[in-house]
Amino acid sequence: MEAWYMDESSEDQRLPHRLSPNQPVTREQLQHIGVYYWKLNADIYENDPELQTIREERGYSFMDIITIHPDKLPDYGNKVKMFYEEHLHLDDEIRYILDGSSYFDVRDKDDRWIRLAVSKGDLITLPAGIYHRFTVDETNYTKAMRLFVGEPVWKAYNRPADDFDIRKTYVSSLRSS
Ligand code: KMT
Repeated sequence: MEAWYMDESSEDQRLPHRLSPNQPVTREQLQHIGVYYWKLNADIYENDPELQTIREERGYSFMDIITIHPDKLPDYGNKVKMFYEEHLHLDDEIRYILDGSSYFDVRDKDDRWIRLAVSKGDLITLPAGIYHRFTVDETNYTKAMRLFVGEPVWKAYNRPADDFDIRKTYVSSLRSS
């Protein structure tokens, strides 16, 4: 997985939006804002002991698979628009990319956008309460496993959602990290 600070341009959201020169973001910087990732072998996701261990250790009991592609996802255009609205969830967002590629954008401590370029084999976790968004890239195709602790809650709260307890908890966790 590669991560970088985004430019401010309002061009097509599916473009990389790198700064020039590129400003990379390290694994350690991402850990400080609560973002973690692993690389797995997505060719064996149906029977992968490494994935099984992560799921058991972290309690990811639920999973489903979503394919984001104009021919596969009903109401594709609106969904892609909705995924790109800045929002937060009350729970961690855990995604394992099984095929294709796409971007998750997350806000850093200073409210700057960091773009996470994910592709086949990347498993990422975004913490509850972080402002983020998702977009397809120019390939318009990602297949992902959605993991969840217990019964999934997909509800998104668009920004501003600063009065939510989960947001306050997240912001105070930043101060101590
Ligand atoms: C969701 O909840 O459907 C999403 O987060 C969309 C992106 S999954 C690669």
